[in-house]
Amino acid sequence: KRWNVAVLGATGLVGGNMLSILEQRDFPVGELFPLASAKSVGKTIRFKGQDVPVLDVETFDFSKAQVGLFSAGASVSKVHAVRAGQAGCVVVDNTSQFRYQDDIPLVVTEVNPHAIAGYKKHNIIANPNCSTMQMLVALKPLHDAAVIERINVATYQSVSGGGQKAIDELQSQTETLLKGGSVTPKVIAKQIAFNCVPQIDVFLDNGYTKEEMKMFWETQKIFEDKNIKVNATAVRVGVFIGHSEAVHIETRRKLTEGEARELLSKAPGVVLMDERKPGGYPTPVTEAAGTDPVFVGRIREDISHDRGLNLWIVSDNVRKGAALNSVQIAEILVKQYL
Ligand code: 11C
Repeated sequence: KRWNVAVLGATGLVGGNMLSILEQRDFPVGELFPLASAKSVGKTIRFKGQDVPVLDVETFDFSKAQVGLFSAGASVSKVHAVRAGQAGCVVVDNTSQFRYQDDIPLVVTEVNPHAIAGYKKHNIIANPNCSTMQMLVALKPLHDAAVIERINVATYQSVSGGGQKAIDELQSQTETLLKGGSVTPKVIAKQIAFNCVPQIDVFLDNGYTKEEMKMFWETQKIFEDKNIKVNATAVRVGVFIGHSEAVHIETRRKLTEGEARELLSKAPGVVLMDERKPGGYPTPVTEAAGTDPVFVGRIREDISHDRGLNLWIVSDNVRKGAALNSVQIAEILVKQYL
C-alpha cells in the first residue's frame, strides 16, 4: 500500500532532509505534495528523479494526503496542522507548537513508540527538539536499568539547528574573519565563527533559555516520568552539522561504566564509540554529520558522585534530531495504525 505524503517546509533545511530520507528509506509514497508559503510557489523539488512543483500551503486541500510531515515553524503548524488533522491527514509535526499538549503524543521512535497510538484525537504527533532527541535515545536503556533521577547536561549545538540563515552566518563570518575583516552578528546574538554562544532560543523568567527548558519538559513527557530532573545549559558552537552533549546522570542505583557500555552496545539507534585513546570518541564532523545513529563515548564513572556517570553524546541534529525521527514515526504510523 502507498500513502500520499504532504511535506510542509519542503524548501527548507529540515524539509529537504525529510524528502531525501523518504527516498533513501523507500517510504511507500504514493503522491508527494511539497508544500511551502506562497513565496516558494514556482519552485520545484527533486524527488525520485522527478521535478515536483511546490504548492501553497494556504490553499492546499489536506484531504488529498494521508500523512503530513511538517517543519515550517510553530505559527504555521498552529493553523495548518490542525486544519490537516481535521481533514484526515495525520501530521508528524517537527515544531514546538504541540509538544507540551497532554493529548498529543511526543515521540522518539527508539524510546516511546507506543505513544503514537495517542494520535487519534487530533491526528497530530509531535517530534521532539533535537537536543532532547539524541540524549534520550542514549539514556533510555540506562533509565530502564537503573532509574535516572537527575540529568546535568551542557550542549554544544551546531548552527544548522538555527536553520539555513544560521548556517549562512557561520560561513560568511568565517570567510570574512579569515580575510581579516570584521563581522556584525545578525541571526545569532554574538559572533559565532570561532566562538561559543550560551544562548539558544529566548530567555525565560527562571533564567534558563527555552531550549534548556525544552530538554526538561520533553524528557519528563517522553520518559513518562515526572520525577526525572534535567538541568541544561545549551550552547551554540561554530559547527555546521551535529549537536554534542556532555551528559552527567545520577541514577537511583549505581550503574557501573561496564554495565552502561554493555547496555549501550545493544541499544537501538546507538553506536558506541568509546576507546580511551586519542580520537577514540565521536565528534560531530567526523562521525555524526550525514549519518543516522546517536554516537556515545567518554563513558566513565563520576569521581564526584557515588551514583554518577558521564557520557558524551553526538548526533546529526538535522537527521535523527529532526527529519529522520519524523520519517521513522511516519513509518510506524502507516505500518501499525493506518
Ligand atoms: C537548535 N534545537 O539547535 C534547536 C532547533 O524546537 O524544534 C530546533 C528547535 C525546535 O537551535
